[in-house]
Amino acid sequence: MTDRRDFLKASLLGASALALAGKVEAATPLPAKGATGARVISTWDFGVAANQAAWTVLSKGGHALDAVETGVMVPEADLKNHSVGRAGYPDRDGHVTLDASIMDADGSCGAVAALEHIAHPIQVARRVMERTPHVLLVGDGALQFALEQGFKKEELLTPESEQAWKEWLKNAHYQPSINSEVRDYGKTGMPGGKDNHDTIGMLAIDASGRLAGACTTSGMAWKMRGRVGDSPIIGAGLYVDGDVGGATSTGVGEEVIRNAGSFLVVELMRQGRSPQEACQEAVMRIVKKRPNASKDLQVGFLAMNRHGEVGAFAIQPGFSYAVCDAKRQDGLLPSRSVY
Ligand code: SD4
Repeated sequence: MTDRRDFLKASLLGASALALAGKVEAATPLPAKGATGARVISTWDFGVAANQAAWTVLSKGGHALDAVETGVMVPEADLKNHSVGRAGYPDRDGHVTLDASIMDADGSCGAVAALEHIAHPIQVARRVMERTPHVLLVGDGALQFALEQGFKKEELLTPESEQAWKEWLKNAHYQPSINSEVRDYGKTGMPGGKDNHDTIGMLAIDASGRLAGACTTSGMAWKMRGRVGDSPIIGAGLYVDGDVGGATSTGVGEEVIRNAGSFLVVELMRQGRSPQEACQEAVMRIVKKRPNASKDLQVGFLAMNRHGEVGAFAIQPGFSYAVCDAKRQDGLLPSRSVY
């Protein structure tokens, strides 16, 4: 009965989501950036520092592809961040396995999934794109390729992450939480801050109007060994089409994959939706199929069209995104959400 009530609520939300979303203040979609200039956006609070690194490339007239690679390497290297790169929380067997993808405006793309021991999976993803005839390398094959390319094999499990994993093992209950602030600190009691969240997805448009995107994560903490999320799946966690725009996602990757989420957002923009409308429609498509979405599901999309216009939408509140352009280097905005 409760499920049915929730389902009806979700259906109604589908019809009136715009009105509901309007309740969130200060989340007005960013307008087009104008004919000139560059802009970079990325998911969550830690996107601010990542954007600033990307901006060092964009502000000098650099390529959007170089900007997004440079940008997402910041959270990949951040030891306080337990959801991206080194120090990411491991799978349930104690292995840190990383997922990443990168995509250029012309459809070129590369990705790695379940990659272990390499601190910057985004760089390996770019090598897959530029130096192989393939799009996605996984597991041992991805590691072998990375080592052949000269990347160093390293231990990515830090003492802090290992301790959190051992805490988790006491109950070994796998239940993805809505935002990782809850998952990471509510359950483990580890110290931490607001700026430690989930996957980083980044989209940039450079001064020449070229678009590119990147996405990198350690995935869901305590996942099954071999589990791959949406982030390295082109069309799910990331999609870019230079004629239209780009989109990226965060949250429960399985739901994003089931709905080809980022591809859907870009296709909706192609049909004339604004980035904001497209993100919202993609989220509502997921919510309609998930009667319990209000209780335990988080998915968020972030998008930018080829004019630099930005939109974001999530199931739950708490999803933030960072914006950086010539006017502001440290913008951080709350996403609109269904609930
Ligand atoms: C995944 N989407 O692996 C990623 C993780 C994430 O909030 O963003 N969590 O499913």
